[in-house]
Amino acid sequence: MERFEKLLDNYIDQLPESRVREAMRYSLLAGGKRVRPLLLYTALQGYGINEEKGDPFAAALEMIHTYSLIHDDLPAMDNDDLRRGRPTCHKQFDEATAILAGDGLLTYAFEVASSADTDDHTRLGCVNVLARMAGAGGMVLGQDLDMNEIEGITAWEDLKRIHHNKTGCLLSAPLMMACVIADHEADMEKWHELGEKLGLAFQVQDDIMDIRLTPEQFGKSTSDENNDKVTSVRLLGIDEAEYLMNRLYEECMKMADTFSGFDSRALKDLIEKIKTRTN
Ligand code: GRG
Repeated sequence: MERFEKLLDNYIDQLPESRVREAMRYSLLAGGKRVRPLLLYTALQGYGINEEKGDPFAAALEMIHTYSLIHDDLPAMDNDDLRRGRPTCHKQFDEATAILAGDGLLTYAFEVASSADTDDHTRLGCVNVLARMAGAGGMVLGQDLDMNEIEGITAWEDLKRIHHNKTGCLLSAPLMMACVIADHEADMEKWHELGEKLGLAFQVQDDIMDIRLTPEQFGKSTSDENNDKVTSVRLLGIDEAEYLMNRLYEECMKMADTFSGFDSRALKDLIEKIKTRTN
């Protein structure tokens, strides 16, 4: 993914020099796992499409993901000090700059995606997916539910709705974008569903790691358990959560085999890597 790191750096270089530009670069190039871009590149590979065609959309996804982390870490939200193994954006800079860096990354994502050197149908379709999955019917809704409704939740079925939106939507977006680029829109909703499943598995895994790893191993504050937050582990117990995570990943693997015109091997390898991640 060295090529992708350079691509992100080049996009940031194209902005005028400023404090906010450096805060954007600080958080964007802090060494995340790049799961969402990898999902896009791998799904394109499955459709037999050159990964470079996905570059602006992969960069846009990572910008939106990074903005969400910057804002989630702010004192008004999770109030975290550590992200991607480094001080959070507002700790390294200041709160106002961190808010602007998030705003800057969110809007720049749409500039980059809408300027992609491809046909109008692909550009518009991908921008639409990005907006739908990131916005108030997707990730932003998930964050809202997480902040305002999670307290009263006692059933896993209700917690699922939050995770589908907060985590799943931004994992669905790269799969849905690949399906737009490949002109296989008939499968769009099925890709959405696979992303949601993957998001649930990913989130349950995060909840398990939150109690098993130290902040240094995890690269971010392991705060949920200490904050008495409702998590899958709290609702189901650690053994049941682990069983559920494995089952969800298994279902994702099976589902990956069901798309027409799609070679699922690379995607299944990536899902296996996500399942065995250590941070
Ligand atoms: C502020 C609108 C808004 C949304 C915030 C991303 C998010 C929503 C909250 C962060 C907290 C959290 C546990 C979210 C679930 C998704 C998740 C596990 C994010 C971390 O993603 P990784 O592991 O991070 O892909 P890296 O750093 O590797 O990119």
